[in-house]
Amino acid sequence: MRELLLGAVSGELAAAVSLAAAELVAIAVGPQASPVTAIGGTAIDATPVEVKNWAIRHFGTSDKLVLQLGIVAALALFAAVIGVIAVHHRPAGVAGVAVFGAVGAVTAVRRPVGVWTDAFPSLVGALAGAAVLWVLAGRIHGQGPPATDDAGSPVRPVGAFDRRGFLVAASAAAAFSAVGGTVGRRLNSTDAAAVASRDSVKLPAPQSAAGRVPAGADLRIPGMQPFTTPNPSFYRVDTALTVPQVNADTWRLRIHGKGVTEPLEFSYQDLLRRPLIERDITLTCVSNEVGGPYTGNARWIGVPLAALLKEAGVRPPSAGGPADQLVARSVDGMTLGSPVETVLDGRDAMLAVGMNGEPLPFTHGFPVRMLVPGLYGYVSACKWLTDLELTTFADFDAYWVRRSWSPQAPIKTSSRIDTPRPFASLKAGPVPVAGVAWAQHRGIDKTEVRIDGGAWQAARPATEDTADTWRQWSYLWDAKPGSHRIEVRATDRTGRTQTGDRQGTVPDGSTGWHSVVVTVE
Ligand SMILES: Nc1nc2c(c(=O)[nH]1)N[C@H]1C(S)=C(S)[C@@H](COP(=O)(O)O)O[C@H]1N2
Ligand SMILES: [Mo]
Repeated sequence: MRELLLGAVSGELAAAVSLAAAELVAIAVGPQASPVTAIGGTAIDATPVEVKNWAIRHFGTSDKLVLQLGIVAALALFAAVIGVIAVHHRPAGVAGVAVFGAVGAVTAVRRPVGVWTDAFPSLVGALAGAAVLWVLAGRIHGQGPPATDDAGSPVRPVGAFDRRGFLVAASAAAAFSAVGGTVGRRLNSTDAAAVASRDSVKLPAPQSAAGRVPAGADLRIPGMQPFTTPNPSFYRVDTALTVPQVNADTWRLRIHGKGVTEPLEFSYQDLLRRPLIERDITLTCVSNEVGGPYTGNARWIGVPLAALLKEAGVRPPSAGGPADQLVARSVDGMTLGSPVETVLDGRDAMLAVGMNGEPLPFTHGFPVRMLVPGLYGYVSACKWLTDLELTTFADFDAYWVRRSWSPQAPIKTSSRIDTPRPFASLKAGPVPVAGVAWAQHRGIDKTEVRIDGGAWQAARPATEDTADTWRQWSYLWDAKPGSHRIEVRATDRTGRTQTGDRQGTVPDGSTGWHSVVVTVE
């Protein structure tokens, strides 16, 4: 029993030392080479869509934390088993550690952005872990309290537990992993040069400013979200386990591919020197369930994308251009494909550098991200952008398309009730019902509300900002005692009314009316 416990403890300590050593080596090699990051990233990419959706639904933006905890729990379990094996057969235990090191190394090298040096953290980590396991297991068995041999020199009887030796080695391992792990993790999660490059950015005034948001666009009814979403509360959806921290001073953007007569390359300063536009654009995630939170509205500053593509010689397919897909690639190997025709149709597709008056936050794609009003994020809004390639939909499937999402995904006309909250208890009498509706680039024409499946009633629309932004609405309801269901639907300016048929988010966005059930006393 005691042996099992000591073996398990040895295994955990060996694992902790491995991870800490790997983090320390990753400081030199690059944060993407940390085995935790690499294995986590691979797990995210390999997760079936159903599970991914389930995770986004249940854990939201903390889905990655849950994944990391899962990986650590699995590792802890294996480490205990390897430790117990090592007590009985040290070479077998060490072989177990080596297998883990190999898995970490191969995974890191095979990441989309992997290079062969990314194997080092895992390999060094495995060596350190194996050494710790060897020493600790040796103290559990094999050596015991001091005795003397025939000649009077001290020896240890085989098979006894060297308590003191074990404690010393275990404490050293624990101390190393605590300090090394903390320092390594911290240094790997902040890149000082990237932070400095962001701090030094001064966004030029846009040549085409957005003007003030009309006062009537923001109803400010309690329980509603503000018209402009502050950066810290803007939803975040991406596959990055650690947020890429890109140094704007060394960042480059390439434009190349089919039909590009003039391949172009830009630095961050090159982009800032170009005429900039400022626009309010509402971004929505295809994973947003009916009534869900994955949509937000910000004031963006950016470089008009159509002008850049035209300089590169790109023509839309309707004018004979050979490329119908624009593939945006991020520094972390993500790919998103947008229709060239849409990007060039006159809407404010942009390479955004500013968000609500500041350089893009790292979490939202610093230094540069793409935005195409009217398209879901996964087919348009590449963060940490570094490469734009002109190709065709026939030739290339982007990341999410390979995972059963649709290659084309315009945002569906949708609406949401923000107040009252589901299952609220209300007092009888006038109750403000309010929320938001969106149909980016088509614009919201009207929003209607109905109670308990009755006739649809026109809601009062807030002033429209632009067709590319969401639009708030309100409805003053004369609430009578009882349990009631409130439903909402929107009609866009092409005259299409949101369908009541419920559809899940896969493959191209959810449909159905948002409904809220409340009790009135
Ligand atoms: N590099 C990168 N860009 C990305 C993603 C990603 O995973 N990686 N996710 C996309 C998706 S699915 C959406 S909805 C938007 C979300 O942008 P936000 O996190 O700034 O709200 O970013 C898009 N751009
Ligand atoms: Mo998304």
